[in-house]
Amino acid sequence: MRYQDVFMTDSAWPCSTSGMAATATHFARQVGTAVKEKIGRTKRAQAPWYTSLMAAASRALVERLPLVDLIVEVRDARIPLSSECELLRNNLCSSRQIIALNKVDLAGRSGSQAWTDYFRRTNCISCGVDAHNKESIKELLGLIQRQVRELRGTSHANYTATVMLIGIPNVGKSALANSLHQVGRISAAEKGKLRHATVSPEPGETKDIRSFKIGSHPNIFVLDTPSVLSPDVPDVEVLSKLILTGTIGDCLVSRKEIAEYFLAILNSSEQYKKWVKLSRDNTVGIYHGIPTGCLTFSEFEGKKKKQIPTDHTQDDIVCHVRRTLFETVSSFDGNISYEDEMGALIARQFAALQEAFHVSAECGEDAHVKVAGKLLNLFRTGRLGHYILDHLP
Ligand SMILES: Nc1nc2c(ncn2[C@@H]2O[C@H](COP(=O)(O)OP(=O)(O)O)[C@@H](O)[C@H]2O)c(=O)[nH]1
Ligand SMILES: [Mg+2]
Repeated sequence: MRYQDVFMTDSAWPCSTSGMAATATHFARQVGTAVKEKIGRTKRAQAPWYTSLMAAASRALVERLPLVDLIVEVRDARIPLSSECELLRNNLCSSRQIIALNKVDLAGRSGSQAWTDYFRRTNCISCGVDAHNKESIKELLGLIQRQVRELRGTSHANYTATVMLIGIPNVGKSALANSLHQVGRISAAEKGKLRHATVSPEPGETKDIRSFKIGSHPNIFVLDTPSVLSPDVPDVEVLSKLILTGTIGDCLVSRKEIAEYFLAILNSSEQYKKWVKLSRDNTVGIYHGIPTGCLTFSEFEGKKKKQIPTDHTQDDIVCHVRRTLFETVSSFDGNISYEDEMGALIARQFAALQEAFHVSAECGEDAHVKVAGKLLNLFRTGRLGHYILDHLP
């Protein structure tokens, strides 16, 4: 375990008071509204993500949907509802469809479990998955194999089945296709060349439908597909969540606004309290009413030295950022249920984070943009805790 993980515990977004949650919603709406306005000002008032390639892919997928044995709808576990694929909205949940909540490592396992339980209660087959974790992939592979066998209803295994991965951009379809291919191929003792789907943090990298073998007896092929997202996302809050999680590129709204939205979520959550032990002012066991446990900052530094960090500089920055966030929220004496006071706290955090990220004050206005980019990168790679942005119905 790397030392940066020591202070992480598994949790969803535990927004405790409705006032603070409402403030975060205000920042979400700001982002979503800014995106809508930007789209409205474009030449054809059309969503830039809905390219001709995506339109063609949507038609191709609709044609193929009835032909495959099983559909795996890949969603982002941080936004289990907002990442629903519109193409499948009218498909009633059936034994032909699995909802895979990918990126559970970013959402937290217990929170994701609550969501898979919810989908199961609505008669959908659902599972949480982490595309980078072999054990998790084995579980998904087992579920796919069981489902295919059940649907075919035969004890013979001399047939070929196809499974289609489908979903909005950046949810990890290609990463899942690669991992299923890798794990399935080994367990089936398949020979031959390993194929690779292109995986990228930039949305829209997969341009065509490609098939990957994931099992023998029966032969099962998984189809990696181009992402599809409706050209019209009417709900501004959904839009802001798609932007924050990286489904839609950052070019539609300033990174600073997206980062402000993230900070409003963090400040309204319990997450920052887990970083109390990193505080410099932490020698008496209590920090601003928050019990610190027994590990002080200096003890933490000592403990850290005994470990062998893999990426020293990056780990130091993450630690510094967490500490800065903890100290700024816990020492703030305003009421963050009010939008303007939350705004004041966020402005203070931007200034403090400049030092944590080693961004020179000489950068002027650019400094905030740089801080925002770095902060979003940490959030999107899970180094600032676990978050589920949708609320269970
Ligand atoms: N943390 C985490 N990142 C993932 C996971 N699956 C995919 N990713 C990352 O998400 C980004 C988009 O993945 P990709 O497979 O290209 O998404 P696609 O557009 O749905 O095909 C890439 O940076 C992947 O490395 C996961 O389970 N956990
Ligand atoms: Mg892809």
